Parts: sequence; C-alpha cells; structure tokens
Amino acid sequence: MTTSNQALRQWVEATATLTKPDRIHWCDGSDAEYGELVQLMLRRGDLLPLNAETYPDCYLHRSDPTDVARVEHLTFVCTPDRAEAGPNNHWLAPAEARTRMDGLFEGCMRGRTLYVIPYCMGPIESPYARCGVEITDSPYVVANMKLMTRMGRAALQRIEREGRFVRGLHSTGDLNPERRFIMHFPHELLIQSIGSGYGGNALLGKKCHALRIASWQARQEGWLAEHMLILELESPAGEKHYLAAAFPSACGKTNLAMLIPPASMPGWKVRTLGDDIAWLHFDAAGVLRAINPESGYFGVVPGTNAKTNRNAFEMIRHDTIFTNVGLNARNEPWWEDKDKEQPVTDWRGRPWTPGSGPAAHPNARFTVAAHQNASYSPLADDPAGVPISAIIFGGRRRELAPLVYQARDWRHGVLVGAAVASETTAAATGAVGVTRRDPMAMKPFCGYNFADYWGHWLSIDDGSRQLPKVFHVNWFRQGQDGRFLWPGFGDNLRVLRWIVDRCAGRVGARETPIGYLPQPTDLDQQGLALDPAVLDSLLAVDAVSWRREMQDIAAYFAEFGDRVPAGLLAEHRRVVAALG
Ligand code: GTP
Ligand code: SPV
Ligand code: MN
Repeated sequence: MTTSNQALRQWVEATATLTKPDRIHWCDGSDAEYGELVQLMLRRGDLLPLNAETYPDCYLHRSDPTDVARVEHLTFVCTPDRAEAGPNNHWLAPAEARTRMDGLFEGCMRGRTLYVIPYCMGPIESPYARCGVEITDSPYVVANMKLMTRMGRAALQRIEREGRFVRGLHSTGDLNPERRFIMHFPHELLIQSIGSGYGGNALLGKKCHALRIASWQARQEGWLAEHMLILELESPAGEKHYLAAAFPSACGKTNLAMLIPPASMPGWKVRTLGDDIAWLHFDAAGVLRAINPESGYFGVVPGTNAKTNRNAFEMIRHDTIFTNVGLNARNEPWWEDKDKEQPVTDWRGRPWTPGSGPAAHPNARFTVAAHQNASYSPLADDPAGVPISAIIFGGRRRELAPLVYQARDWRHGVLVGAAVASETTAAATGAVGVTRRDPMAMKPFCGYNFADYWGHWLSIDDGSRQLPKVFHVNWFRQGQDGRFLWPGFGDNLRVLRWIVDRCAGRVGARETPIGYLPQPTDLDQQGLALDPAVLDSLLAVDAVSWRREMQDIAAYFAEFGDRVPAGLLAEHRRVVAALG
C-alpha cells in the first residue's frame, strides 16, 4: 500500500531515510491487521495474554516503569514567538527543537518496522472531522490507535480527497527519560515525540493533535477543541439534553459520561458520546454542536467496579488492552477497588504482598473501542454532532468549591472556566494532590498562550449565537476525616438534573457573588442518605475564603501580563466587588 498524496509519500520517505527502519507498513485499519499485531506483540512479550475464558481477547501491556504517565515537563510548544506559546507551555525555538529531535530520530528505527497510521479524528463524513497521519515504530501504539480512532483505509481516502493532514512522528527510542520529548509545531501542523510509549505521549491523535494542535487551529478558525466529555441526558418524559464537561485528568469525565442513574431515579437515561475530548463548532443557525474526535476510550482503571461505573466494568471484559494493572491468581487483570480479592502480581510483574503498595499503577489504563460501552450513543457517529445545552467545568477540590453553581452569563462562565483549579493526579508524572490552576481543564493541553485562549472564549459571544449555559461542579469535597462528602458517581445525576432544569428555565436558584446555587430542596434527594447539614456545607459560599481565592486567581492572571483580556479582568473585578 502507498498513497496518491505526494506530500505524504515524500514525508514517509524522508522519515524512513532519517530513522532507517527495516520495513515500512501502511496500516489499513482492518481487524486482520489488528490480529496480526497482537500476535506479534504476544511473541515479543509486549503483550501478555489474560484469562481467555473470563477476559476473552484481553491483553496486558507493562510499560517501562519510568514511562507510566504524561510528562508535562518534557512537552513543548515550539512557536517562532515565545509569547505565542505563553507561560502555560514549555517552549523551544522551532529550529532548536527540530535539530534536537532530528539528532534523536537519526537511525532510531533500525531493526524495527515503521508503521504509517492514517487516522481521522471525528466521523469520516463529518465536516468537523480532521485527519492526521502518525508514523510510529510501536505496534502497541498502532493497536491502541485502532481501538481509539477511525484509522486506516477510509482515513487515507479522506486525506487523499482533502490533501490536508497533521503530521505526527513517534518513536519509542530507547525509553530513556533523558531522551524523551514531545514537541508540537503548530505553525507546521507537526508533532514529534520520542522516548515514551505511553498514552498521551505516544498516541499522537489524542492530546497532541486533537487538543494542542487543534486548539491552535480552532482559534484561527473560530471553534473550540476542549478536554471535555459529551453526554446525552434523557428525562423520563423523553426530553433530551447534550452536556459537555471539562474536568482535569483523572477527575471524573469517563465516569460521568457513563453514569448509571440511581435506583431512586427511574426513567432517566445517560448515553455516552465521548469521555475525553470535544470539538465544538457553531452551525449556520448559531447552535454550538459537539463531536467526539475519538472512537474509543483510554480510561483510568483503578476505582472501576460494578458500583462506581458498571458500564466501564462490563465493557472491559473483552477485546481490551490493559496497561499497567496487576494480576490475580486466575490470570485476570486486577486493580485497586476492583473487588475483595487479592492480587498475586503487581503492575511491574513482581509478586504482590499486602505490604507492597498498589498492585495496579494509579494511572493504569484500559483501551477499548467505544461501541463496547452499553451506554454508547450512536449519535457519536453523526457527522453533524449534537447541540450543547450546557458546559460544565469542574475540579478536584477538597475545600471551597461548592457541589454546583451556575455562571450568570457567558462572560462570567469564561471566568469560571479560567479559574478552574484542581488537585494534581497520577495522570501526569510529578506530585499528586497539589492544588494548581487548570483553566478549562486545559493546562497541559492548550497549544497556545492561555491569555489569547481566554480572549478566544470571550469572542465566542458575538451577540448572534445561542450560547450554552455554564456551570461548575465539584464531586470531591472532603470532611475533616478525609472522606468524600458527596457520594458521587450515579448520584451526580441529581446535579445534572438541576443543570438541565436551569437550562430549560424550570427551576429557581439562590443568587450569590460567585453565581447561582441550588436551593437544597431543588435537588432531587429521593433515596439519597445525606445529612442535611452536609448538603448545606456542600452548597455554602464562604465569602472570606472566596475573597482569598479571587486574590489567588488575580495573581495567576497577572502571570500572563497585559495579554489578559480586559473583559476577563472586568468580570473578576465584578465578582470581587460582589463578595464585598
Ligand atoms: P482522564 O482520562 O485522565 O482525562 O480522566 P477522567 O476525567 O476521565 O477521570 P475518570 O472518570 O477516569 O476518574 C478518575 C478517578 O476519579 C477514578 O479513580 C474515579 O473512580 C474517580 N471518580 C470519578 N467520578 C467520581 C465521583 O463522582 N466521586 C468520586 N469520589 N470519585 C470519582
Ligand atoms: C489525560 O491525562 O487527561 C488522559 C490520559 O486522558 S492521556 O491520554 O495519557 O493524556
Ligand atoms: Mn484526558
């Protein structure tokens, strides 16, 4: 196989000249090809077979122990002008980055196969979808891309029709963290990644293309590429709303997108359109429509069980690649909070004993095709996407942020998004549990200066459009004893219900300086065993703490100097004044 697209052919040839692979394989995306790759990886020990009766066609991949998460300190945005990348990104001059990367790519595929993966982010027929080509020397990457994207022949045909594609060059290199870099060249629509085989570092269609490069393109072209789930919420009366929610990594997007209603809320249905990324465009009528550029999930495994997320628990029982989980005595994958059993082997393949610590790495992941999810919505394949009623921001905050509040208007909503903060998680290397600002849950993923990004968000309100309502949620408030105050998971539906009632203008609210909050009696509490005092504290707005928070937000904005849009600062001053 090759291609009629000359630019693609030349790039593959030039890459082969640089990296010197033994073979070149153009991926057609077929099931047979996937099967052959799996066999190859089983032979090489890159994949281990799991219990074929209880977990048919499931495999375990063990990463290099130094390569288990995204590496933000090694991820760069390389624009000619440093200010374009902004203080939110690590930056290198494009020429310097290219020289460094060329040196590392030189001969790196000797003895290996170079795979060419044409992929399409979004339904193949969607005007909102965009194509890319990833070159990689990792069969694990190819297999993951097969489960998570529309890749192969159909994507190549679209590329040949359109002539446009984002280029991504990836090699696992020698997996030495000293020689690990993930570089983005937005002006050239180019990504280069070496030294990691892990998730967001290596599956270049995902965070590198669909967020960093796409956010940069979206700004030029007037749309949004966001770290958001997309779900459909249907009421017992059959009313449907589509919600998009941006929470930082490992803060609950997959779980919310697959929510199963509590028994006390019969007739409500949640269907999943996406669990990680949304591309949002206005249609001709001024309605904001969302597509999910992906077609599979790369989800956090630990914590997944029949109670927290039965849909995910069931969908990963077949045709799933597990990365960095433990094993039980029956050679089944095992992870923390799966069940009451004990593992026998940890994620590194070492014998597990009760003193060993977690058996699964806290950032262990499953890779699975989206249609395996029982709550999958076929609208995820609709080229037109779905109309969004509400955008929900959220973070993991043990204190301060209430269970839910609504921004008064779009401009306030942009401030609420820009002010998101969250405790860091195992999704990236570095300290866990440290509260940091993570605007719109895009801190690791915005491909340009955050100040310009906030300006772009503000510019969305051009006076002619039907804008979604904007909310903020926090499932992670903790009591003195460190336990979560809110039950979360299925019970989050109670909050979603208030949100759609607000969108439909059916329910009132309590106006506070930070926005509109529910009256406790307006939240469905049937079957919810929550102490009323706890609910009051989840819905409290403490002016003293919020004044301190607003100061912290002002200090953060100041890091971006005079590029910060005046509208955002004016909105901040308005909230400060309201807090008194
Ligand atoms: P990325 O894939 O990294 O972008 O993460 P995500 O936002 O999809 O996070 P995910 O849904 O996988 O959740 C991450 C962790 O948060 C898991 O350990 C979940 O069990 C936990 N979690 C999710 N929702 C809730 C909730 O409502 N309450 C509590 N307490 N924990 C939750
Ligand atoms: C995240 O970290 O937000 C993820 C996992 O969704 S990764 O694909 O590694 O970015
Ligand atoms: Mn994510």
